[in-house]
Amino acid sequence: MLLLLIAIVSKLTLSYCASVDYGQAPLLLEYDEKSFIDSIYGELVESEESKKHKEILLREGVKQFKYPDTGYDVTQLESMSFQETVNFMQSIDTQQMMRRKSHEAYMKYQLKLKLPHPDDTSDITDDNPNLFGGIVTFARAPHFDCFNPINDDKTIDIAIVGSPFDTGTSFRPGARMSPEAIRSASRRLGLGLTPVRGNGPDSKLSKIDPYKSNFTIIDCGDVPMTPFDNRIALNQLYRGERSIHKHKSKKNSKKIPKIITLGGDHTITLMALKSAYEKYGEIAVLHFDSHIDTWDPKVLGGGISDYMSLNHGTFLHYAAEQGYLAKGSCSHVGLRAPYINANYDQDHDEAFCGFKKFSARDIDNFGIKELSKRLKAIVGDKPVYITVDIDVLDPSYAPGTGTMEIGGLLTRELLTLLDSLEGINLIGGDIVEVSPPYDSNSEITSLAATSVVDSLLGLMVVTEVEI
Ligand SMILES: [Mn+2]
Repeated sequence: MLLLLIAIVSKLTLSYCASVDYGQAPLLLEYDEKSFIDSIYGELVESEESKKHKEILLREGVKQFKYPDTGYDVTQLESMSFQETVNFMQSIDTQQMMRRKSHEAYMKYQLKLKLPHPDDTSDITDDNPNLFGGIVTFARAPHFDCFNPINDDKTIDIAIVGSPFDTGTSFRPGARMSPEAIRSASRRLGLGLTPVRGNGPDSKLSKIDPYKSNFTIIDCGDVPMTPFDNRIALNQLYRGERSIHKHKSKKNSKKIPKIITLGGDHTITLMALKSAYEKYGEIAVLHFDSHIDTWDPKVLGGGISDYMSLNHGTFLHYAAEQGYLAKGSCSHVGLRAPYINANYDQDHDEAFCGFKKFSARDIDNFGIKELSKRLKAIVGDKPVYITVDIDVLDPSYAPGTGTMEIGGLLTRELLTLLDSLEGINLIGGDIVEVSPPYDSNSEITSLAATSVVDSLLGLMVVTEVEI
């Protein structure tokens, strides 16, 4: 009987010890269930997993938890403003043990939480942005009126400018709403958050954050373009781009601002190219699009009047005609849309406009590495302008656009391809044909467009910074 009793007690002890190994018995005896550890996990959470975590915490540092030496007086917190308290907590959040101690103090403080004084706005000023508050600019970049000559002496390294224009479209409109949608989708950028960049550890892109690079990135807002006359609207955009180009840049080797334009339908690219051409001379254009957009106005638009001849499918014809393009150094990427007059369109594209062509399926045929190698060889060291029609993406990734074509690029393929162009002399770019009214309610097209802008920013900064 005695043996049986000993066996039962031993069994209980063993099973207890096996499940909870606290290391030091006295601490175990002193352990209070209402201790700090419970204040982390809460009394509501009593899962097997949370019990295990408690055991681990006890093993690691129960001594400190029971006899905390925090080094500061928790009551000090009561005299601080709310923002000072947050800063204080973050400042001592450097080591694991200090984190635990600060958390303990914070939990105690929380029990005594008082709302800030009604006149205390220290945590809601512009210096303390969150993801949703404040005025929306691209990636929270600062804004000033870039078109007003009184600001001409202000530095701009990279300008973001909106071009709300969609009366050059042939099918679904709505791109005039795009600059606002792209900015909205960029609210998670620029607060110390930056996407993973570059293709591998050898990439310089993988080491930079454009938003923390001391580049002066300014969101100039939208050029006010009249919705009633395309000729005047496009001229307004040209003068807007030109006035941005008048500013000085400190970071760019050419001392000229680089501009990223948020379209608008694709017609707007002609005005961005016109202003860039006046600063840099002939431009090598990399044109990401499912359509060629070099259509002869006689083929697309009819050529009956000048007004109808310039549209979102003919603007590259006009860029060539005006001499803005470095012929032979330009290329289409992602083509797959039907031609209108196949032989004529392709001859005109090559012979008159000077473009080379890569189809969407070339991604599968010879891959992104080979494609980027060829594109870099085509543009050489010329000033490059990248124009991205969001319809280069497959409609499953970008439904909110004017003229969808199936069989397009994945968003990842486009971003990989853009980053693989690291090292080109990118002086300007745009993202066009985003039509928010046709986007999904998840706004995936606007988000993809935002990512393109972010990639262009990376390419612009990476050639101008020392690492
Ligand atoms: Mn296009």
